[in-house]
This record gives sequence, structure tokens and C-alpha cells, in this order.
Amino acid sequence: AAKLSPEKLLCQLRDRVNVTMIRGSDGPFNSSEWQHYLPEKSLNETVGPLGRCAVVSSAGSLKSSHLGPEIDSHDAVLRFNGAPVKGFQEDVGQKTTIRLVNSQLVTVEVQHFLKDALYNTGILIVWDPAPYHAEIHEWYRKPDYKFFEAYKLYRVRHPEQPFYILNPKMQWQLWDILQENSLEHIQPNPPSSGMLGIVIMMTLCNEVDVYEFLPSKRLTDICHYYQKFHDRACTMGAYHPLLFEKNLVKHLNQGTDEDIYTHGKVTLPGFRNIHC
Ligand code: NCC
Repeated sequence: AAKLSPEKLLCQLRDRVNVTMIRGSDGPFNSSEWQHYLPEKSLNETVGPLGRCAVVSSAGSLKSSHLGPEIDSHDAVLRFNGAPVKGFQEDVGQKTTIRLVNSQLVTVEVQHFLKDALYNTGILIVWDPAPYHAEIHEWYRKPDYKFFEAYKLYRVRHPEQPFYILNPKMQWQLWDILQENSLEHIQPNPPSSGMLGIVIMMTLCNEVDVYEFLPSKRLTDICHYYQKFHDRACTMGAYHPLLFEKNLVKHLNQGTDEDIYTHGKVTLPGFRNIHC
């Protein structure tokens, strides 16, 4: 299993990973009930093509990075789950264009999710770990977390905020490419929110700067920049194939190793800007 060149790998990602949001015309969502909840506009219609984008991981190594102004200088910023900006602007910036959340957060922390103003900025996208290459109907009957009710509640409370459900096909199309380009056998668990968010932004943007996904010199066992919780698995992965994701992203980096070391910064091209 020889690794593909970065150029070939980018083409594989562009051509095989279908980044789509659930629409009212899709499978079990084509009921009159769901038409009422799903956003009318597609994600592309909502954000349009973007220029320079930033993806901000939630890693503890963002602490004391002073990357805030640099992150905010991008046209669009993607953040994850409950990662806050308030009180952390100096290190992570304050702009949030898209927030990608997992179905566990939406379901297990539903009261928090419905109430915390953190979620009311920008576009929300929720994803759920689907069974390996499951049909959308099968996944709909048995999602990993039963987040559909929480989704509907949120939509009723915030009807004007765009809130999408990521089509679960994407995670396994991406996982297959991770596996094909790794020498080891990977546990068939879906990629992390971080990796999914990177590929989402590569479809929307001309260029994507990713912060502290590949750890800088500030590498720490502190899991998140916003919590005092120590666990090395946050950076290396336990459930998600994080280590393999990070190897792949390192392989695709168009920036310098110096930028990784000092800023935890990786630069990736948007799919629009690659030639296959
Ligand atoms: O921690 P989490 O991830 O929300 O982090 C978002 C993304 O940032 C990258 N990351 C994070 C910490 C770190 N030290 N290094 C990193 O590179 C990863 O790419 C990560 O995906 C998730 O992926 O959705 C995850 O969500 C949490 C948790 O569910 C949410 O924070 C909501 O509370 C998971 N933690 C637990 O279930 C305990 C985590 O495994 C994955």
C-alpha cells in the first residue's frame, strides 16, 4: 500500500468524497414533515464560494498561541462542537462562519445545545457516525445518536439560522481513502469532526489554513484550549483514526514545516484550485 503523491491524493479526495448536506429530496427525508425542518437553501447557496478559510481545531495547544488576529483575517472560519470564542479571542479569534457539531453533543448535551448562545452564530452542521457504507435509510432508522428530535427542537427555536445535517456517506468515502493510504489496518470508526471539517472547507474555499490540527511546539496533554482536562488521546486519537488523519494532512501540506512548528498551521488548496 504505497502512498499516493500529494497531487494524486488531492484528486482522490476531490473525486471520491461527496460533501453534501441532507436535502428534502433525499430518501427518508422527503416527507412533508421534514420539508418543514430542513433548510430551503443548499449550503452553497447560503455561503457561496469562499476565498481564504480557517479551520480551528479545539486542541489545548491553541492556548497562548496569539493566533486570534491571524485566524480572523480569513474570509470564513470553521469551529467544532462546544469550542468557545468568548474569553479566548486572543488565541482563537472571534469569527465563526460554520460550526460543525457531532450528534453526541446535540443529543447528550441537548439542554446546553438548545440554550447556549455559542451555537447561535453562523451556520451549524451536525454529523452522526453511520454504519460503514450504510444506506441512508438504514442509518435513518438507527443513527448512532438519536439526534433528529434535538435537531427539530433547535430548528423551531432558531428558524432563521442555517442548520444542516451532513450526508453520512461522506465519512466512509473519506475513511476508505485514509485506509488506502495507511500502511496499518485502521479501526473502522469514522473520521474526527476535525478531518470532516477540513474536507468540508476544501469544497467551499479557495484555500484552507488549518490551525493546531498538526500540533505545534505548544503540544500539550491538555485536551482543549477551553478546559482543564488532560488526555493524550485527544491529540493522538482513540475512537477516531486521528493519527492517520494527521499523517494524511501532513502529506498534503503546501505550507512549510516551520509554520507547523511555530503556528500549528497547515495550508491546503481548495478542490476548486486543483488540476487532475
Ligand atoms: O474534542 P473535539 O472532538 O470536540 O475536538 C474537535 C476536533 O479538534 C481536533 N483536536 C481536538 C483536541 C486535540 N487535542 N487535538 C485535536 O486535533 C480533532 O480533530 C477533533 O475532531 C469530535 O471529533 O467530534 C470530538 O468530539 C468530542 C466531544 O464529543 C465534543 O467535544 C462534545 O463535547 C469527543 N470527546 C468525547 O467524546 C469525550 C472527541 O473524542 C472527538
